Amino acid sequence: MEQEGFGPGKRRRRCCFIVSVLAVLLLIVILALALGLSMREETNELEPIFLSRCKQLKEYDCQQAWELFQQAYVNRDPCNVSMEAYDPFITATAIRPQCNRMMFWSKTKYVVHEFTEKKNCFQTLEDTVLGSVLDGLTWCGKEGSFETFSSGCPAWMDCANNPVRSFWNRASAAFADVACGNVTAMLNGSIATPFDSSSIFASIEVKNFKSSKVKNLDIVLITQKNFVTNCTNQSLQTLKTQLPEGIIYNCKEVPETQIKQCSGDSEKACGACW
Ligand code: DVN
Repeated sequence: MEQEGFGPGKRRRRCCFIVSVLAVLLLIVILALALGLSMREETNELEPIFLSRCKQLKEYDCQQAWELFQQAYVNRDPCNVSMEAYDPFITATAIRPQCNRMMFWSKTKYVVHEFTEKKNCFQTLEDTVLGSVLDGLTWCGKEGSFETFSSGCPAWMDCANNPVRSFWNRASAAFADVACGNVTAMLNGSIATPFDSSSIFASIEVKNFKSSKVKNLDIVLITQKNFVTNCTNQSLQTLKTQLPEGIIYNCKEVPETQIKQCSGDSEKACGACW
């Protein structure tokens, strides 16, 4: 009968047990550190990006702009940040409109930006200081914290008054408010309602056009082979009725291939693209 106490077999088992416990504890510590690090990194990565993009533009006091920007959402419920919360920031970074070159869009983000980046004849909101500093980023705060978070934030559709959506709504209103001269808008001819009443273009921008500043609204309806809509589309007739009185409405169907070809042809002036 094996002697009570610690025979070699029992000692080995006990030793293996202790080593396994230590290994599990070490793993837990490593995971906790990694999580802590990642959380920390995700709580302060927006400010350096904001400041470096802003400083490249050499137009504003970027530190002041950052302070005003984060006041809109820091220490607030991320589903309770109104458009108006960004008013101080919007005022401090007033948009400098390029009359006759301003481009609006809806459901055509990639075609528009491929075109405006290659042809450099139009100014979209994303080309302004306001838009270029924040384009593609996400951010939010939370009650009881003075941190800016760049993850764990409400998605676009999670709640209407989230920090990112309210910012783009407010910035869009500001962009439309200063629109002037001949204004262009690229809409999507491959969908049944190119002028969607719930879109930012319809619900905010068209409503903020001023007939004292905007002369024309020229719609460029981007079409593909499987034409779905054209300029007689009902939603576009609605657009016409919603335009502030005095603004002349034009609409032209332009194949996406034509836009893309023109984008790539540096010899061709923008006006010849449609
Ligand atoms: O005139 C433009 C421009 O000035 C902009 O400020 O507003 C107008 C475009 O907004 P829109 O009319 O609502 O057009 P879209 O294409 O429906 O939406 C524009 C953008 O809002 C989308 O490109 C999304 O941005 P993202 O994340 O792809 O860079 C965003 N968006 C709209 N609906 C969304 C959404 N993002 C996520 N989920 C959704 N349901």
